[in-house]
Amino acid sequence: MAFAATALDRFRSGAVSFGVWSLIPSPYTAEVMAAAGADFICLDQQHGLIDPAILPLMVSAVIAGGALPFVRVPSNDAAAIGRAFDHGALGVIVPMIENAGDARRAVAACRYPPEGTRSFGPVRAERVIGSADPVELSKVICIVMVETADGLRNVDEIAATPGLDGIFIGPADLAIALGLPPRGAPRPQALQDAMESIRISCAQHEIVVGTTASDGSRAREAADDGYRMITIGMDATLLDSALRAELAAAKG
Ligand code: 3PY
Ligand code: MG
Repeated sequence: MAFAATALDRFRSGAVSFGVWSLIPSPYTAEVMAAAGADFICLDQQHGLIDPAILPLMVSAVIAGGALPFVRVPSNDAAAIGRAFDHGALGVIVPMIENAGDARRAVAACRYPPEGTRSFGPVRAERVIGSADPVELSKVICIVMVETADGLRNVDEIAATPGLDGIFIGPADLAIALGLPPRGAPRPQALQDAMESIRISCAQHEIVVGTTASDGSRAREAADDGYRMITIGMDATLLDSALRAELAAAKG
């Protein structure tokens, strides 16, 4: 399908992509966020409420809205990664990667043998990608998360993993790993320094670096700092803050 090829090419072109985390298990919410102009939507199966039954419907809704569908899988599990792709995701974000072995396993789960370990059964992917050829189906995006003390220590070997498209920094877990609170702005200097070392490692290995921002203007700053894949918020928190503002205006 032309959409998949165009969206994957754009992501890999060096352009900055702004996205939203989706925690609410609703195809409609996902479509609204995609159609609002997000470049990608990350359907979060690690912390979000999105179960395997609704995932394919949400992937379709994201594509209908014109955005690139990513799935954050619950863990570095080859079955979960393969299923996300089989159901039409064009990228995965794999959390809590600690070392090169973890990263190699995540990348292998995204590709078919001989390069990888993925099992063939592209039940929806063949229509989303427009081909049942394993080579074409393997052109999906593999992003791993660095957000632990070991991940930070081993970031260079992780970033050097062949076939890896990028590293997404999880600032909340990374803050906890550094003995800092998971939330709050501005981010403490020690967290900023750790994030910068990961960003530099990604730049050296010519892979995408991504992270979260708490709003659009901080996402813009992250883009100016060299991040290429940035989330501007989450559906649940955006809904919460918009509702609180309107209710405060109404109630005075
Ligand atoms: C983190 O900040 O730890 C994340 O995983 C982002 O969602
Ligand atoms: Mg995390």
